[in-house]
Amino acid sequence: MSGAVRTTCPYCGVGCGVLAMPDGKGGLAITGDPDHPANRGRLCVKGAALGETVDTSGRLLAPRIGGADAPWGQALDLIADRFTDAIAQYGPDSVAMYVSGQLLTEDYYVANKLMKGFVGSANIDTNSRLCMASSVAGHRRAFGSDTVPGLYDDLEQADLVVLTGSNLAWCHPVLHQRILAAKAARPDMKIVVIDPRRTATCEGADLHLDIAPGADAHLFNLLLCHLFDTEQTSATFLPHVTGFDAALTAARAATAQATGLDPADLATFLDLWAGTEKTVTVYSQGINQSDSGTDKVNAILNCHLATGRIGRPGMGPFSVTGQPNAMGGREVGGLANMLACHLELENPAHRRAVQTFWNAPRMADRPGLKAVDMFRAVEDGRIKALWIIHTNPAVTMPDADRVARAIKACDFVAVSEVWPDTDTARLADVLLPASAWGEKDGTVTNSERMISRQRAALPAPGQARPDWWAIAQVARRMGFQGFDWQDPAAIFAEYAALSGVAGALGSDFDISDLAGADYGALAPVLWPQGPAQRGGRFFGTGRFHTPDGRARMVPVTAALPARAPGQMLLNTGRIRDQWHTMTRTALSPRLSRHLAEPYLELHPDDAAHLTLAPADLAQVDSPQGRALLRVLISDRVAPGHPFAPIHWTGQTAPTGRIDALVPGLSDPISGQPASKSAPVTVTRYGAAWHGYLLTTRSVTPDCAYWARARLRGGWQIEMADASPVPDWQLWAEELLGLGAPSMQLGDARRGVHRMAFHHQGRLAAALFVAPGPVLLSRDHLAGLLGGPMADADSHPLAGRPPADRPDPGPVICACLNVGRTTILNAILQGTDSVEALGTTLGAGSNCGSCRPELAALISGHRRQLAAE
Ligand SMILES: Nc1nc2c(c(=O)[nH]1)N[C@H]1C(S)=C(S)[C@@H](COP(=O)(O)OP(=O)(O)OC[C@H]3O[C@@H](n4cnc5c(=O)[nH]c(N)nc54)[C@H](O)[C@@H]3O)O[C@H]1N2
Ligand SMILES: Nc1nc2c(c(=O)[nH]1)N[C@H]1C(S)=C(S)[C@@H](COP(=O)(O)OP(=O)(O)OC[C@H]3O[C@@H](n4cnc5c(=O)[nH]c(N)nc54)[C@H](O)[C@@H]3O)O[C@H]1N2
Ligand code: SF4
Ligand SMILES: [Mo]
Repeated sequence: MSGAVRTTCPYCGVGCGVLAMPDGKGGLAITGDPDHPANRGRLCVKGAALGETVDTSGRLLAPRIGGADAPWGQALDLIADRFTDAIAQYGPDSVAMYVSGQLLTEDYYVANKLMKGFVGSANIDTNSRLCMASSVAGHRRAFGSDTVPGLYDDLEQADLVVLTGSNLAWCHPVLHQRILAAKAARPDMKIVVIDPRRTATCEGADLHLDIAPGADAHLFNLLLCHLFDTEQTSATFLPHVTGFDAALTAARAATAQATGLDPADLATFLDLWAGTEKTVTVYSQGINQSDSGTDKVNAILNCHLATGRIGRPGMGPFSVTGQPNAMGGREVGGLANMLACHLELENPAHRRAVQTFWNAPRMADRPGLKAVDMFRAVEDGRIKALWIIHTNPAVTMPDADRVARAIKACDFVAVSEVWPDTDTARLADVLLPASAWGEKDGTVTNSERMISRQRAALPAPGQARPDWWAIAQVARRMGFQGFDWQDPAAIFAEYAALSGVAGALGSDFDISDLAGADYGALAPVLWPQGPAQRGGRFFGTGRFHTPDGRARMVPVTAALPARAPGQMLLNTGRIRDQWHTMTRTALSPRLSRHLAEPYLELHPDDAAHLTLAPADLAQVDSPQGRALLRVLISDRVAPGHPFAPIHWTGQTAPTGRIDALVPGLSDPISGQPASKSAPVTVTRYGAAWHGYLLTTRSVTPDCAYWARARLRGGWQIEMADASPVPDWQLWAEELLGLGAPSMQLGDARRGVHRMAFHHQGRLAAALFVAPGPVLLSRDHLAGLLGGPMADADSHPLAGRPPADRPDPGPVICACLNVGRTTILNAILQGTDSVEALGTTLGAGSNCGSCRPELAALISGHRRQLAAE
């Protein structure tokens, strides 16, 4: 695309290159960048739909103080004053910043410099604490630094790829596609998925180990014993490692029983791992988000160190980062216990070097508060002034209701956001309008340490300004020198120069040869940058960043999550087409079609025991809070271990906020919360009625349960409540403001009501109420919204298409809008491969994100045939 801006996707840590072509009307046409090494032109469905998320209507366009628009100068002065006052009165540790792995490196650098060098407190933590902290801590224990040894190429060159605690097919789709393509080219390559759930990632895997929740350290400890017992440890590498004996002794306590695995599957896995030199173990939140996450990371690293399978082509442990700049944040020292450029906060020589470089008046000399503790300090008044940037903690922190209350009660809270009404923004005293992706410039680092540029392709709307600018302005207004950059290029140059100082102190993060680079033209670049290492891996030679240069194996006592009798362990995570709190992805009707409502995926045995039927509402309670969730019954989850996605908020489904249920329990070493195993009880929610509303205007119903999703031309809202509504017409008229319904059907005695509302001859709303879950063809109805007055053929109140037009069913392929029923019909008629579905229906032929689900439908059909 000539004229397209070369930039990077703002979602996951794969870091795909994107070509963004402005359409001249404020929109962007998006394609994958064929020249970016991470994706070579591929994009997943979220990346492909980026153009649908850049609309600026509803954006925060000006600073707000106490809810009223205010000039930038006034808002910045207020933040500077409140921070300065708190520091003067209560000391530097009375202020805090809570930032994000979605910040650009330049934003991160400025925030870190302000807090750690000038405020003199390390009370700056990031949502990466909820995400990567256990990996960081595990790396530092084993390697002496937080260094990811491998490259994406290793995943393609491996003979065995083990994915544990990672739903790569949905969360790092392009990387998953790269692995599947490598396997297609080299069918001997093996893929093993370790996950208590049978996820989309299991499609295409050779083996799925449905491990008991939290039992990974048992599994990898058993592996370590097996490696020793079968003499598969590396005699040449072990001299570069300390702690083998202690690690092995601790590992002996692990039991096969704790893993819950079929003994034959377990044996297959142990033999496969032991016997395959080129093995990569990929891990993510199923490992990190645990109260023993750091130990789990080290249990994995121990096995790679014992076999010397690290830092060489096709092998190594691989922690995949979640957010687009999670890795950049680690490099820049965004966590409360790190300094910039892989330097250590607690090392006086490191502190001195950075202080000199920054010409900083007051260096923090001890770690600051980690996220969970930071919000506890907000709660009990130790933090007097808090600045939250590019994250939505009122939704995503564990014990979220408590965190929201703490933010609300804090003396002073500033929030930098792109929307005025996120759950966190609503609690702010000052709101600062940030430029969004597509409007700002900077760099991000992906999971394999590749630094790429994000470039602006659109003007920022209203008075929105980049986050770095706002932070630097506040720093200047607090009277600090060294914050007068004119653009992100200048910040990057300073940062690169600092990394040279770090390099001289022995840090592996030295990108100083980029200090003079042409920032505008900067092509994606892997570090390390040394001539011998350019684009290289780490640790293959057996040199580590510990004082004696040797890696450390760590003795790991394998633990299991606790639960009381009658409790279930709630597993939480992501869905394919939404990003976190959905503030961007929910703008795209295409992305809202895949899974439009919060849900609880529950095993059939649990459902039977709780008398829950499909599409009922479940009430989920924990000591922290409550949620109401639609029940999805499936044997993809294990009994006692339901799953719920994390994406819904006060704006989209107030009772679907999953972190309201999660305890603020975290790993003692990394401080990372245990977000994958919340002890909960599940009961049936006794709804008196269920409703489904289609509307061209976004409305908020007054009922116990509602969930709102965008459609083309409007919204759909699922609803329910335990108290009956005496007069449905009145209820609907008050909610919609459209006057009397133009059509009505129903049977009040049976509790069934259907109403359509037209405005200027077009269908403006339709309401369906029933005593149980509303059964309708939702995709068909969605297509009628905004359409002309019904003819006999498409009467909206029929709720389903006429007999001659088959219902496509819920959308599986969001790009080409192909529904489940259409796909199943094609499979029934003999289409028996994902490729063939692509040829006949188009399904899966664009971004490929749905291909694992297509494969699951085909294999499900095969299983059914075999059973008949
Ligand atoms: N579509 C989409 N993609 C995303 C994101 C998004 O919001 N949406 N967010 C990005 C971010 S920030 C992150 S951190 C990554 C997260 O990427 P992932 O970590 O892959 O995603 P999750 O869904 O959080 O959890 C991964 C898996 O861990 C499993 N699991 C739970 N408990 C255990 C256990 O005890 N052992 C094992 N082995 N597995 C367990 C869960 O069943 C789940 O399938 O995704 C990134 N990509
Ligand atoms: N139970 C449970 N909880 C979890 C997890 C889990 O698996 N289970 N996962 C955890 C993980 S790994 C993560 S990473 C977190 C993610 O959680 P969050 O980071 O809290 O979620 P986001 O929705 O990504 O929040 C980003 C916010 O920044 C705003 N924003 C967008 N662009 C800009 C910009 O350019 N500048 C500014 N200033 N703001 C912007 C968005 O509108 C949005 O409100 O959730 C964590 N919470
Ligand atoms: S895999 Fe998808 S979400 Fe992740 S960077 Fe690539 S396009 Fe973006
Ligand atoms: Mo994350």
